[in-house]
Amino acid sequence: MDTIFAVSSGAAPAAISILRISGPQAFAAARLLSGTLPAPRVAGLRALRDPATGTLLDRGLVLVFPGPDSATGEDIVELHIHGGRATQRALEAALGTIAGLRQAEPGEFTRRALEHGRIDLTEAEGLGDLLSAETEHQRRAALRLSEGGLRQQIERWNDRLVDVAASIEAALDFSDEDDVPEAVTAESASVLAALADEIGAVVVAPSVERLRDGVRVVIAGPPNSGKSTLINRLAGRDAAIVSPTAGTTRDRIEVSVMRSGVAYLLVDTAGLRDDGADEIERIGIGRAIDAIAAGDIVLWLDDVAPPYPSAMWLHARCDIPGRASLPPGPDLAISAASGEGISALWSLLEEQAGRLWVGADEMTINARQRALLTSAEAVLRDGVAESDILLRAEAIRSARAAFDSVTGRADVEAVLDALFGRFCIGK
Ligand SMILES: Nc1nc2c(ncn2[C@@H]2O[C@H](COP(=O)(O)OP(=O)(O)O)[C@@H](O)[C@H]2O)c(=O)[nH]1
Ligand SMILES: [Mg+2]
Repeated sequence: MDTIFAVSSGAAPAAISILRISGPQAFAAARLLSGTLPAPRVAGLRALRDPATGTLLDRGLVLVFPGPDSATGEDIVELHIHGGRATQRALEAALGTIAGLRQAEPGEFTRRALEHGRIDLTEAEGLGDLLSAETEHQRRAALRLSEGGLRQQIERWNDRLVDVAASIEAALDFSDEDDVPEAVTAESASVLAALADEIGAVVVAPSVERLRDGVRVVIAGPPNSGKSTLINRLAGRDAAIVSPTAGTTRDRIEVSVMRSGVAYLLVDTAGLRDDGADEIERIGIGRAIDAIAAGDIVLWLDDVAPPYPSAMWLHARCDIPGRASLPPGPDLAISAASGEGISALWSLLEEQAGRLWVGADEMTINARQRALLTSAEAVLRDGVAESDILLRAEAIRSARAAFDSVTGRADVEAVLDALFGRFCIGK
């Protein structure tokens, strides 16, 4: 196996750069530059010299982490050097001349950690999310995953399945297939049903993708109700065209906004109306209806109650004389023109978004994990319904296979390239 190296810290120039070397040659390569190595996990200041010419390249801290108890499971050396571009380049060039060493590919350090069993696939996915996290919610969810939140949950489920499988095996060893004690049959059914319920509860957890893309806030209502003006106000810029002509907004307009640690995706839509719309506007209305269905929060601007019971009903244009007071029905009076009610609207959005994501201990899962857990839940429910004990044992095997796919113990290759392609070099 090659020994790999890369700058693992942020873009130069910076005060300090960290060059990481991982693999069987890591210690020998570092010795060529630094002469001697410090004791494991103790920083030592060393002159770093070009191995061929002896020229001083930089002076920095050297740290060594012997495998297998290291981040990658291999011998690792960290060189903490000055963070200038030329310094980085000089050290990378020196390392590149050493036989058996090469530049790491994106995510290759993490990939090795996975291959050496230091982390599982869910933790690697969590790390990927952590690197791209921009909001506090994303950071928390990603950290939970990267710290093994899902892996531990799956291990606990798996242990219970192993117990049930063992009791079925034992019963089969001592009895005829048709003659398995009623207690084993009933006990295994109740454990599988309980597990299916628990998995079902995780399957409906917030999705990582939604967390990454933002809470979808869809602004809807009839034409000319002030939807585009409102999205511009919430976005703080002119994202949508505003005009007194009904049917101006024909397509969906999406704007990302960060606020108080939460990402929102604001969606402006074509006004809903039954008549008077040309073909293009009708397509826009179709898209508006799809957007409303996919929205986490729907803001409805109209003087008539929303046809969507969960929508937040807004009394718009409250700056206009005669519209200043909130009539019975709507949740809030706002004016996108004067800004009145906008901060109250944000508070309501934050409250609803908080309810969507909540929970310091709540898990988020991605689409891949959800698909596998959904199939595990389904086979366990089939297993409960199955009276043939052998087929029930088979359902347990299938569920465990799905768990293994989630954690990357099985069928891992297919997902790895996609996952690590998202990483940066040096991670
Ligand atoms: N006075 C006032 N006029 C508004 C307000 N919001 C929108 N309008 C006007 O109402 C018309 C329609 O607005 P627009 O945002 O395009 O509505 P949409 O068709 O629902 O997107 C435009 O002439 C806007 O200037 C508001 O809060 N106050
Ligand atoms: Mg509009």
